[in-house]
Amino acid sequence: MQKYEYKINKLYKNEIKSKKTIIEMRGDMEKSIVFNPKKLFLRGVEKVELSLTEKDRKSIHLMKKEENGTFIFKLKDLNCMNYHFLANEKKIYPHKLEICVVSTMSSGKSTFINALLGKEILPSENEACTGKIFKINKILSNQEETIAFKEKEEIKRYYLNEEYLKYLNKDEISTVIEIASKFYNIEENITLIDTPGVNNSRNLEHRNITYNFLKNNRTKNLIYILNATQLGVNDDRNFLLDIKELPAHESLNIIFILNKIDEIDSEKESLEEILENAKSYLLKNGFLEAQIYPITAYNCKLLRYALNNNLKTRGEISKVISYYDSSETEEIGDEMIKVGPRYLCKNKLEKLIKQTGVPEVELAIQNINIFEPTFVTKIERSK
Ligand SMILES: Nc1nc2c(ncn2[C@@H]2O[C@H](COP(=O)(O)OP(=O)(O)O)[C@@H](O)[C@H]2O)c(=O)[nH]1
Ligand SMILES: [Mg+2]
Repeated sequence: MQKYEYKINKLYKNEIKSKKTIIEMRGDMEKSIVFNPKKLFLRGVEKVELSLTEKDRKSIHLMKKEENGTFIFKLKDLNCMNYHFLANEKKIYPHKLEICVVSTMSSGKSTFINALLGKEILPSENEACTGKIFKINKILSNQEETIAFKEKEEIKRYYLNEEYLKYLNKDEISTVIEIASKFYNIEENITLIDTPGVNNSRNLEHRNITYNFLKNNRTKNLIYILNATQLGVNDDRNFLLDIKELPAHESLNIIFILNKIDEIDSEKESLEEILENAKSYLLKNGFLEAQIYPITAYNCKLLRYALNNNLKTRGEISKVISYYDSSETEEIGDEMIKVGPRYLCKNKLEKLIKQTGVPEVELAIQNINIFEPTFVTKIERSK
């Protein structure tokens, strides 16, 4: 096994802004190579494709291979968003983007993840599932949606249908449950991990499961959900301190979400004020340049369910309708979606989804790695 050095200089934000960044990769890409730690084999790679930021999302830049087998690409006027390899015209992502979602209990983790999926997959406050870790792997559109876990050392896999929750009520299933599902609006090859909500006063075990998972998994990417209605409660403060003590805390990428902004009474407190509070709260606890995204996961979830015809109860239907009616957003276009007894303008529903703040987070998720030295420095080439 021969080892090849392989480099990409760090793509720090300021370097991208100064438009001087050069991505340089060395190594014989024609042979199969292994990227640590994901051990993804790439064969016959001829091109590397860069796709750009949202604005010019469609434009694609190819990195061509030089004669000596090196790929060199200069980022001139670009804000590189993400990239993948092209081998035999098939896209291969160099890594799977793994992101853990953490928060204190009932901040809306499951709701948020369901909003990203566009359907009700994660159980909300289901006794049987507390203390479980759900790993949700994104699948391609033509693959089956499944759920898998270990039961008495045996791996069980089921279709992710209406009935799947009943399997989870069994005793003796593993702590980690793997779900394979589509995502509503994420193109990257990602795995989202839903961890048990932390609540020290009631259940220290959850904190330990989550903390140990983050530690042992060497988690690098985190989504930390703050509850706007309970900013700065003790459990949250303690959990922030925990995060700061993770061995890998210096290289953590964290997206902070401020959820439940729909509950804020704007006459008492503006969104700007709440955001300022959240910022100074994080600052006080040692998180210096936190990016905070205000969202309403619940509204996003319901609106997306409405668009996908996944609304289940009459209560949900009437919530969507009254939200729709109370918004002054214009109705444009004549494409309609049936929601309960009504036909609602599709374009308006889509705009309302934008206003929930979740699509911004989806962009941030897909960008989470860009400021990092994404590739590991060593490649092993098998003979
Ligand atoms: N008003 C409002 N409620 C929310 C929002 N997100 C979640 N919730 C509610 O908060 C409760 C806890 O949500 P859940 O997703 O189970 O929280 P988890 O314990 O962090 O997974 C549920 O009743 C949700 O409906 C939100 O954006 N706005
Ligand atoms: Mg939950």
